[in-house]
Amino acid sequence: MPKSTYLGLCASTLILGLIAASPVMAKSSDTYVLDKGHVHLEISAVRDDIVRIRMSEHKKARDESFAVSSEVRKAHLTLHVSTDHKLISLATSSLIVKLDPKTLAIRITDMQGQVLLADASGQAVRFDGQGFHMRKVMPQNAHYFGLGDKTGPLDRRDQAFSLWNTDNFGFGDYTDPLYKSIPFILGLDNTGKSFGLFMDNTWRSYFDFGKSERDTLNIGAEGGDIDYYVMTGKGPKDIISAYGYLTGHAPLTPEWALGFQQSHWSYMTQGEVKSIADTLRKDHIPADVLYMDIDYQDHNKPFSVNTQAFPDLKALVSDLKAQDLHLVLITDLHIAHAPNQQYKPYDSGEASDIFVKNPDGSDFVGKVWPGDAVFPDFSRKVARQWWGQQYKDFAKLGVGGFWNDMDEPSVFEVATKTMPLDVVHTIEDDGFTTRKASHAEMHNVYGMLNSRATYEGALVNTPNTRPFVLTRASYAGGQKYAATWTGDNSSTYAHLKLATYMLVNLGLSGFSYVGDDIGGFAGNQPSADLLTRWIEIGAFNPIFRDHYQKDKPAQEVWVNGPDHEAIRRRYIEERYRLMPYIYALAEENSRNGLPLMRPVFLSYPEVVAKGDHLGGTDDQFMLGDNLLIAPSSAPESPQAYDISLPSKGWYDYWTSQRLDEAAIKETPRLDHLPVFVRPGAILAKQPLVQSTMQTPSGPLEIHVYLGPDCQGHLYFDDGVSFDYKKGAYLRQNISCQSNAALDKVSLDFGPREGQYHAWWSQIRLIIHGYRGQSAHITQDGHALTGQWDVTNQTLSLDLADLAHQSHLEIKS
Ligand code: MIG
Repeated sequence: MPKSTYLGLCASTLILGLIAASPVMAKSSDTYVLDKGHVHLEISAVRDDIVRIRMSEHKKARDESFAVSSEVRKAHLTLHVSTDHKLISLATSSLIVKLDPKTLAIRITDMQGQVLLADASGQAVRFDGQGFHMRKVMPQNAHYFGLGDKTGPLDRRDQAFSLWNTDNFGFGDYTDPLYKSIPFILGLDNTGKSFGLFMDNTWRSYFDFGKSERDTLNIGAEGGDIDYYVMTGKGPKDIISAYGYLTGHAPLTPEWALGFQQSHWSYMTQGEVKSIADTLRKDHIPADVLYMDIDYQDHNKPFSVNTQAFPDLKALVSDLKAQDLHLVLITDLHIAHAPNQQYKPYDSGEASDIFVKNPDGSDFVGKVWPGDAVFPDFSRKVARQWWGQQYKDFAKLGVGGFWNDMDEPSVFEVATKTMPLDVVHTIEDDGFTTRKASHAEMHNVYGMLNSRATYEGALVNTPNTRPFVLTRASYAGGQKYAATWTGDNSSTYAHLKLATYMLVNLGLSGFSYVGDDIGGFAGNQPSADLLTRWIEIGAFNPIFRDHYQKDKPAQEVWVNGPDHEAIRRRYIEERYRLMPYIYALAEENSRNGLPLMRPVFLSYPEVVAKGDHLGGTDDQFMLGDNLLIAPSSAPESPQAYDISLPSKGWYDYWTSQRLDEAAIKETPRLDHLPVFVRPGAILAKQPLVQSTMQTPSGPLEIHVYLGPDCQGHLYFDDGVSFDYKKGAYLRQNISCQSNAALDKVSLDFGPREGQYHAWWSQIRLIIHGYRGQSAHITQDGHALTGQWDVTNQTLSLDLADLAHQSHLEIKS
């Protein structure tokens, strides 16, 4: 047995004795510190399941982060230190860090000694004067996910990526880098073992998953110190929650942002925006949001309005509001360099001196949409506050949300597409030593800080309204401020398929509110079939926005004639019916960080053991734990394809049929996207509305799909304000049990929590999969009658709202 003790003076002495050449000291009782040669190493545990490893050369590194708050970064646990032959073990009660003090090689294991992440043999860490390189072992049975919106397959294995926020218009199937830098990966092997690795480094960095070196994960950055967290847990969900603990959760979205959104670069006039709204309503296409892209502005100057084309923005906002639509305005960060032209954003920004600088102290000027432009220094609190104030007028008009584009930042007419690396930013923020920082260090966080300024500004301008911000660029933790989309994709089947991989990986990287441009942004006009299929899949994505570029034929829902429009409408309508389920997922996400859109393996890690390509589920995704969406892996092909469900007994969402087999052959049909429901799911649905701003009329539907682990819950609130934080919400758990023959069911409605008033007075309970010959139903002992639909094997009952605990029984 290794001798063990808590780290303190005693442990230090012990270790000191062991490796006399390496002076050791305990900086505090809970951080293990070691200096060896030029290298300074610190190991701490921020939580039982999360260790933090920091290494730097020559000096003790600054403890600062744009992603992890100082509160969370603190070492919260005492490491249990022991020595075992030549290794030092630092343990929490969930994991052990084994350090070889001679080589500084690190191996992290679980309590059973199974390796989660280990340094590769040979030189595992190398500093090169500026940055560093690390090498870790990649077991052959492991798969890797995360890194945000990267192209390529879902599994990152055998790929290599750079993290450097880049405006990549019309990116290809493998283009890299793209708009966001999220240095977090989830590793999962075919025994179900998983770990997370978050490297908190904002410099240009890379992750190479065995591409340049077989079975070796190479990670490095051009600057900064080594600062990474490794997390463990029972399965991938635990890893994602641990990452959420580190970098924060997305705040609950306004519900309208989960509705259908229509956008275009650009609707050119007020009349055109109005006519899009009118067509949506006339054609009964449910929708919540219209966007205005850069052309509403005067000469592309942010925070200006072209009053020729948009003579009365105020009237437009209120017209749209009357149609239950929210308006989202683009507001790019590049402020026109327009001195002496009565352009207030420039004048006031210049007066407060908040733009980023050239090394000689002058404002950096780069060309973007307005021509010469200057760039707010979002790492300064004053600049963020100033930025927030720019929105005041729009906020007064009731503009619903704001769109931050180009914030990589994108700069035109230069090969690098961005600012020179020596442009000077200033960091003035809580938890930071005030200091200057080069663009090389700040580039990857610039977009996140832009969206943070927008979000925080909205909270100031409209304090009891949940902000909606959409950003293109971001960094780890950016989910706290904004939703995001995958940028300038193209109208191809390959990009329709790619969208699933990108959105799923973004969700695993903390960004739960994610979407792609439905129909494709760039390229040729999507074929009618492609747009239809894209809308079908998009209806089950978290953010659902049809958007397309300039000089492309129209791409709204109705453009390919009534037959296509009817199919598309049906899918959009289904999303609105499912809104209570989707919104409840959003609320859950605000508490646990689990994404709305998930890979199948998040709920069923065992699929990775089913051979290559994640058991064939790469192209499938789940919406929450209950719906599995299964598009073809060859979306343009008429060939039948195989769908493999996690188990027998799943339900076809559309027909309600209980499936005896887990393996299904699907013959593609244009009007059909296969969707399946977990046996044991309880889903809330509502009568059709044309906008989330409308109150549904009719009963709340509660669909029970008989099966094991049968449960669900209701969550409702006003969808727009923060009153839910003061108790104005409604929450209720529902559970059910059935026997193996599925002819005996009991259902329990828990107590209702919160003060939000239900919009329904009736509940329609629909039981799927009931196999009784007849149905004798009682509610709290009183007999009820239901309707038994033999073909669909559903039993429905209409009940007065169940605002209190209630017990139902159904038997033959
Ligand atoms: O240089 O604002 O990704 O969604 O329509 C192009 C115009 C700038 C890029 C965004 C796209 C948007 C477009 N923008």
